Amino acid sequence: MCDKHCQGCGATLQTEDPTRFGFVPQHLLEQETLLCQRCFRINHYGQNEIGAVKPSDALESISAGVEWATGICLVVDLLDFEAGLPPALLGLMRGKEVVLAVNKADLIPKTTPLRELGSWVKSRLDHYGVPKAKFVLVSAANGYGFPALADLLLTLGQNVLFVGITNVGKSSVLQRLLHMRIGGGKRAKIEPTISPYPGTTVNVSRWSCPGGLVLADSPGFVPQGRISDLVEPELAQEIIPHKSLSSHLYPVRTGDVVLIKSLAAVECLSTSGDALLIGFTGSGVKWQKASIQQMDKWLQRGLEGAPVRTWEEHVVQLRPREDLFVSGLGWVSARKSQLRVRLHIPAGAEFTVRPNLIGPKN
Ligand SMILES: Nc1nc2c(ncn2[C@@H]2O[C@H](COP(=O)(O)OP(=O)(O)OP(=O)(O)O)[C@@H](O)[C@H]2O)c(=O)[nH]1
Ligand SMILES: [Mg+2]
Repeated sequence: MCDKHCQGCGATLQTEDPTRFGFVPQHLLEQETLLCQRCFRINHYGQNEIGAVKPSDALESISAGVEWATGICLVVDLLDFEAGLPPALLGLMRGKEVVLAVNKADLIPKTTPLRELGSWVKSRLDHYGVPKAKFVLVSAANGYGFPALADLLLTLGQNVLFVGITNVGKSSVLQRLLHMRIGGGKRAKIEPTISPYPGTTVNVSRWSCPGGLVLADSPGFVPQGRISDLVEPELAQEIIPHKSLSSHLYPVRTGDVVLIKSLAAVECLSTSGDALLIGFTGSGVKWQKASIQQMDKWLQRGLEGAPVRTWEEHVVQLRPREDLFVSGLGWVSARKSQLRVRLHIPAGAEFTVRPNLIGPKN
């Protein structure tokens, strides 16, 4: 162990064990800015052999980072919004000035103008008890909203920490800011490490910017009940939307089932007329309309690739233009008529009913 840190993921550097975080070969240790072997392999080969940081270690680093910070940029994934505001994480930040960066706005279909989503985000923040939070919709992928985000961050004092649950794009948001005037523009080759696997950033990693401003990355907080955390990393890769969101439209009547293969089922118990369900998930997720018999067989086969082998059932009332959102998976949105549905999800997965995110609002 030494007192140097990997600039990409924040891990303390060490030269003894390549299977642990922060490994660098001895002969590289004298360089001024260093990247650990894991970050090097993530960047060059897309491989993350060591896996994710432990949730308890991540929590310890976040707490220390929050203490250091004069202000916090809470990064939330717009497509997994409700998972991004766990009370335990919000509690950690109490008393600090917070700005929300609602990221991955590029994944919203063009038919839903982003300017319409401001009031949706506001109403969700009211619902979750953070009514006064300043927020901005952004996309680290295409730069949308970044000038406004940079202006807001300048109100947070000199030490700004990026916080959020795993995989929401904290390191990506920071990386883009470092290339802007606020971050000092073009810099040396080493950047915050980004990967599609949750749990990439290991410890707080600080970046000095013009005017004494320090922007710092932090490891992701691991929330409860996100389906993408309950399955193997390969399946999680297919579930998490990367480049686009896929949608599936199903006319449904009583007795119809919509299957989200291996992951969830929505069984229509009754409708008040001709109803439509529109499903939204990452494009790697397979959807299918089915009968109750098919669903029963499928539920008995269990969850491929999932450590959880048991299902839970919940009866839910959905009004037109409401989404039934399943954390870490996606949502079905009701149209035309009211529905009573039975939702089958892996035990431990969380769900909620909310006003629709995509499409015309009430
Ligand atoms: N489509 C899209 N993908 C994004 C965006 N921002 C980040 N991503 C992707 O989301 C994944 C996670 O990004 P990271 O920046 O590593 O996320 P993080 O929050 O730092 O993750 P941890 O360090 O694991 O907590 C990567 O595959 C990114 O390319 C965005 O604005 N749009
Ligand atoms: Mg990160």
